[in-house]
Amino acid sequence: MSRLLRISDEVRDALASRRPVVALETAAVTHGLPRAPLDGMPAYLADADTPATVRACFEGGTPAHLGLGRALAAAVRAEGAVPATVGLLRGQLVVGLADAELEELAAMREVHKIAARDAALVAARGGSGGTTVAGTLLACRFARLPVFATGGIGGVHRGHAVLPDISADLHAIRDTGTLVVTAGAKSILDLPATVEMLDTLGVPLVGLGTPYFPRFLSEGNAQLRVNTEAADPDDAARLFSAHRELLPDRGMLLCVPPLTRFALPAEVMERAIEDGLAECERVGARGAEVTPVLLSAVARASRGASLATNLAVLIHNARIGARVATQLAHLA
Ligand code: PSU
Ligand code: MN
Repeated sequence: MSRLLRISDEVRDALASRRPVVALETAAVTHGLPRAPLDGMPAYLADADTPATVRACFEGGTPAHLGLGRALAAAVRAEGAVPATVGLLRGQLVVGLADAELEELAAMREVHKIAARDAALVAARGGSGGTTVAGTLLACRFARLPVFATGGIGGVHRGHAVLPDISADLHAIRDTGTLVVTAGAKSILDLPATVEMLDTLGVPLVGLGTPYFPRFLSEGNAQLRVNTEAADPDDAARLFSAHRELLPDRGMLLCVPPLTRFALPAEVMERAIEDGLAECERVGARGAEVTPVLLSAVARASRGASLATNLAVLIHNARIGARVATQLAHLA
């Protein structure tokens, strides 16, 4: 075991006894959500189908970002799998943050956003941060975690022809043998360019019950298609199991559209994104700052609707990830 990497006992035991494990990111906790309690319970959380243990994470004035970190773990547990929340804590990349550790990370003000290349640089200085998709995949590679659930992956940003801002997530997905459960890529991106890039990299796109590439908070449409459709989580597990056999060191995307009744209309999203992009321009956001600035501007412009759907998507994907991981454990 490396000084820079720690796998919790719970995750280690689960892996050793072939129980299902789902990796979770923490950049959405440290850099994606408001650090204030939710203003009322969003429809998805209030829904009868949402486990009470998930809903409880946001009660009692808990700030939304910490609530989310806890809710993702609770959602995975509610499906009978073990959560492996990844984060960089005081110089160590931890796979399976305990609740108190998650709380500590969420409370930090000077906290980094950790993609794969940042992990070593920040760890060497004893720093802390939330891991992005790319950063979390680094941990998945070391711990050999087969399934990772997130909200929406990063991708090719709008305006890439002038300034090539392409998330490190894309190459990390190609280069790690982990199934990434995602609601497609964030619609703040150039989605046709993102899908083209995934195609160039040879990342298989599987749609869960949809032939379309979802647009994160909105459903997809005929303009962007996935490579194949999975009927349900069991079918997705079969596809990934075959993928792992032939392309063991490469990733696959399981694209899960937001549940129709909680999805945002694409027009509402588009207007909010225009405002968000204008804000990025105004504040001169660059590099890793772009995504957080855009996400919070979009939340403001949609008057909180995007935040509610973002939570729904993240939690729903964690539940789907757990179902796929459970089936994979049976197949193995
Ligand atoms: N999806 C969300 N909220 C987020 C992110 C994705 O719903 O905060 C984060 C993810 O961690 C993703 C990162 O990996 O944004 C992408 O950032 P960048 O574009 O700088 O690579
Ligand atoms: Mn970027």
